[in-house]
Amino acid sequence: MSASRSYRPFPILALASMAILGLTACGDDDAVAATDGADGPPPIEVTMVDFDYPDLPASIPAGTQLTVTNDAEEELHEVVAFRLPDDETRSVDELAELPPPELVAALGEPQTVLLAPPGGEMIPAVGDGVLRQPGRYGIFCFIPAGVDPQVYLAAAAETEEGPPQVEGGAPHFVLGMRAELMVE
Ligand SMILES: [Cu+2]
Repeated sequence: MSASRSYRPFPILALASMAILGLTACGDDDAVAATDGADGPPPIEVTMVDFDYPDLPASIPAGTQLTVTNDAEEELHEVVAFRLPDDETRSVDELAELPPPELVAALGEPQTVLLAPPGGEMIPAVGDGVLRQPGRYGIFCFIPAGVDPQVYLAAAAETEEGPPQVEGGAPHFVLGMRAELMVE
């Protein structure tokens, strides 16, 4: 039984597997082209390492598109962005301490999910990376520590709903891979 399973609150995997199977061919280019017009704010490339987003700014303009690059040696990483409710007063660090069911309830559905294997292409699994709605966002990586990226992505491709059946360690956000982001 994987401790990470219950953390995944959303059925992203059908979409993830579409990307993996190439059904969103040219997905990266399309995603970049899908920003809210040429007048929008410039995209922001989010670097992902073990276990942090070292260059993620504290705030970005509404309509900014996030892209991800994975600078880790071995670990798969992701940006899962949740627009936190206006009446949510707890910090992302406080939310990360919650038991999984309470965390899931607090976060709701993600605005976007962007994955990338080490040195590999971005996989936009949910949304297009654009954070349109102003507010406070929680950024989380739910990938279990120590999982082979190809094993995880292959399992995700075969899973029609819910998390892939992959054994692993703690979700990366528990290890520090989480952040708070203001969209203004
Ligand atoms: Cu990660």
